[in-house]
Amino acid sequence: LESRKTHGVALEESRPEVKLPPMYRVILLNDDYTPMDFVIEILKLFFNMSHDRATQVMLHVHTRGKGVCGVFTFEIAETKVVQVNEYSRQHEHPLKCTMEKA
Ligand code: TYC
Repeated sequence: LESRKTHGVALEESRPEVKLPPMYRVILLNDDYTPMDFVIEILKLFFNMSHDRATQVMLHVHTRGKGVCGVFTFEIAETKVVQVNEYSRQHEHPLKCTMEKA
């Protein structure tokens, strides 16, 4: 709705900015080599999931090929992706995480 939009400021009523930030899904990808327990550990460590929720999400990724770990603003999503990929590489697992606009 643009009905209140003007180019002047004099005598105008202010309006609070209410726009929400764009959101990004953090996606975990399946592979043939990363141990299931390591994926569960990742989901608990970086996405604050319970053991039961982490197990559900891991099994979804294992059977469907990919799955959503969470939905975040750009900076948070990017940080999660880097943390997961660095942690996996440090532990010599090929597990990959990516992000996509929600
Ligand atoms: N497919 C892996 C296995 O059979 C388990 C796995 C699940 C790997 C989820 C990655 O994102 C993943 N050991």
